[in-house]
Amino acid sequence: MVEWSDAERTIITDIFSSLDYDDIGPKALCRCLIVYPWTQRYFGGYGNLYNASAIKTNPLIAAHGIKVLHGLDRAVKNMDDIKATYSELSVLHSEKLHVDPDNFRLLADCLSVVIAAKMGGAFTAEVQATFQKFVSVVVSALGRQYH
Ligand code: HNI
Repeated sequence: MVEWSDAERTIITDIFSSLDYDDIGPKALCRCLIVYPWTQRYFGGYGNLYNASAIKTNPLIAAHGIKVLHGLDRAVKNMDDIKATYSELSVLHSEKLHVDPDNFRLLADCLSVVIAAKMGGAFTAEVQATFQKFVSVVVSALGRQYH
């Protein structure tokens, strides 16, 4: 069971309450697809992913980035039981989508980079440590049904 201090809860809620989902979601997913091109294989039905500019202007990718970020919302609202919150989503990614669970970490890292760029100096080491803890719990919960 993961323990969260009041300070950590505040940091996570503050980050997500000030987040522009429509901006950050697409940027994080695009970054993942560009930096780690093998992650594109799961989006074969999304049309043109030929190069970085095609990925960044692909409306289906943008919409999916927003959807993924809203998926994280559920973890923010259920910080004390992220594992159970994601059990169905983990089964979906494992059994139906066959997404290699290593990729969860890659997307989480891209999300950290995008949020850090947005927050600038406010993304202190303390904030980063807490955000890292949060995404690690999410990544572990999403990978849970793979074992
Ligand atoms: Ni993911 C569908 C959340 C990582 C590939 N994904 C979803 C949905 C949510 C979601 C929510 C929609 C489910 C539904 O329709 O019921 N995905 C998340 C979260 C993370 C994540 C919170 C990690 C932070 N997904 C990834 C990664 C990949 C990925 C790393 C591949 C590289 N996800 C998919 C694909 C779909 C998907 C593919 C289905 C898309 C579609 O068009 O149906």
